[in-house]
Amino acid sequence: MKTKRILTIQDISCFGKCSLTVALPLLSAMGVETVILPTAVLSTHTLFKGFTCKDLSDQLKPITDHWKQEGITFDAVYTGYLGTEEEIDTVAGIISEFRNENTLVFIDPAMGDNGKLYPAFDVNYAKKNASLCAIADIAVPNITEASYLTGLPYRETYPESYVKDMLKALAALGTKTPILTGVSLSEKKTGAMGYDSATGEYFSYQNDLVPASYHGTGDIFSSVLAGAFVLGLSREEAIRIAADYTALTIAETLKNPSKPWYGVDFEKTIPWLTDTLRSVSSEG
Ligand code: PXL
Repeated sequence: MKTKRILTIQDISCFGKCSLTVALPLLSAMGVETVILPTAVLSTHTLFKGFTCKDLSDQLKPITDHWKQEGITFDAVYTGYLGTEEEIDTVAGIISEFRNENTLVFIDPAMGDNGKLYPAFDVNYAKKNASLCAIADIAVPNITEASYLTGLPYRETYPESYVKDMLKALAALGTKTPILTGVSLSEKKTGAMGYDSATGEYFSYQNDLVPASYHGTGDIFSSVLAGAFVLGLSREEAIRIAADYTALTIAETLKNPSKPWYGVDFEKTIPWLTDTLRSVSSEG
């Protein structure tokens, strides 16, 4: 099979294991040619105090214009953490430049967790992110992000109907297939649930909750999910592999005696990911 090519647009946090420093190694390990468009260079992610940030917004257009001249095309575009409202507009423009009927547009509206926006963002940024989700084939907010995107209340505990209502509200924004992450449908379980707005079907996967929370796990889940979709796995296989990989990586990180809070030990679990993909492709 021809190698698939994905463009991922997000920041580089030099230290901290999130955004591009997670997406690039994971997607490459999955066998997907990964083209990066760094939106900013930060010394660390924004949960460290005193981080530096050099915005690269003015570079995005010249870089992508050059790609156009070279005739470079993508099977998928995957966006993650973006710095500002203007940047979201620029990124939406880049997507429309490179999109054709076969391009998968995968949006992770990374902007918050645990009921709160990340320090760099406000409600206007959240509204702008909703306009990006509107053009997505697949968007993968967590419940915090979905509540900011849709205006529905954030809840820590909820019945399945709350998740379904949230998914329908995301679809009403324009997202073809919203997938909510960090969804717990019963005690000690967690996973994801999606909604195919074309067919009205829901799909979900739950695994055992690993009782720990680390920064960057959303980026791990999204990168593997985007990779699995661009490789052509079914949505059920894709969310299962992304959720299992994330849970395994959290469990592995829990064993680390130096207790890294800033990011997970995904390097250790890459062999599981490549083995699992090999077994899925030999079955299919
Ligand atoms: O993991 C999301 C993310 C990505 N990039 C930067 C961040 C965060 C979350 O805080 O600060 C710079």
